[in-house]
Amino acid sequence: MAYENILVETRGRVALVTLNRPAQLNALCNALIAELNHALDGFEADPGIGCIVLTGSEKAFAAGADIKEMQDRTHPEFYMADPFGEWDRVGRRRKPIIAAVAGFALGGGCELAMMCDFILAADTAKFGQPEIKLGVIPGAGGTQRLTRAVGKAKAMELCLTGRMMDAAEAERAGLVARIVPAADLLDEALKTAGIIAGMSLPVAVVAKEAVERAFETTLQEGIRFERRVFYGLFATHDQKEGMGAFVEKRKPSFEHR
Ligand code: CO8
Repeated sequence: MAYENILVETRGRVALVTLNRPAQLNALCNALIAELNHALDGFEADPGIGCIVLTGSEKAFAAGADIKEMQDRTHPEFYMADPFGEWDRVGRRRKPIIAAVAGFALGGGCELAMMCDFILAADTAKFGQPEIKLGVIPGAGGTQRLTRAVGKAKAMELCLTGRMMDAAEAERAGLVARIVPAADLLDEALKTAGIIAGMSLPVAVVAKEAVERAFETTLQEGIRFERRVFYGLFATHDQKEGMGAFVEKRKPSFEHR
C-alpha cells in the first residue's frame, strides 16, 4: 500500500511512523487513520519490530480530527460509519508505541497521543481538547483517557474551556512521561524505543498489558492478573536468559521467546 498521509521507516527493531499532512497540521482524516492502522498491522505482525514511534511535525503532532471532513456529517451517517472503530484499533495494539509530540496535539491529536503507551513531549508541545469550541466534545476517548491521566479537575477544566496546556504543565499533570528539547525529540524517542525493542518482546507485551490493567479493573484484580502473568514468564526462554546473564555478569541476549 502506498501511503499518502504518513511516512514509514524502520531502524533496526524500531518502526517510525510520521504523520504527514503538513499543510493541514496533520489533521487526522479517515484516510490517514486507515493508513496508520495498515502500517501498525504490518509492524504488529513483524517479529523483527519491538517498538513503534509515532510522531508528527515540528509545528504539530496533529491538530485534531479533520474538521472539514466532519463538518457536514449527519447523525445516521456518523453512527453507521462509526469512524471511531478505526481509531480504537490504534489504542488496542499489543506492541509498545511511543508518541513523540512536538507542537500542537489537540482534540483527536491529543487523543491519538494518549492511545499510545506514553508520550515524550518536546518543550514546544501544546495539548488540549478544544472540541467544545466547535460545538462538540472529545469523541475518541479524550474525556476518559485525559481524566485518568491528569485527574478530574484539570481534565474538566480543559474539556470545558478548550484551553491548551504547555509541555511543562502537561508533565506536572502526569500526561507526559518526559520533556526534551524540541531539537532532540526524535533522537530521544528513537533511543528510548531502541531500549524497549532490545528487551524481550513477549515480556514487553506482557508488561504493557499488565500496566493497562490498572485502568480497567480493581486493585485486587489487577494484582492477581500481574501475579499470574509474572509466574507465566518463567515459561519463557528470555526469563532464563535474563536472570542467567545477571548471575553470570554478562549482557543478556534475548531471543524474544
Ligand atoms: N481539521 C482540518 N484542518 C485543520 C485542522 C483540523 N483539525 N487544524 C488545522 N487545520 C488546517 C487549517 O484549516 C489551515 O488550513 P488552510 O491553510 O487551508 O486554511 C491549516 O491547517 C493551518 O492551520 P491554521 O492556519 O489555523 O494555523 P495556526 O497556526 O493559525 O493555528 C491551530 C493552529 C491553533 C492548531 C488551529 O489550526 C486550530 O485551532 N485548529 C483546530 C484545532 C481543533 O479544534 N482541533 C479539534 C478538532 S475536533 C476533534 O479532534 C474531534 C476528535 C474526535 C475524533 C473524530 C473521529 C472521526
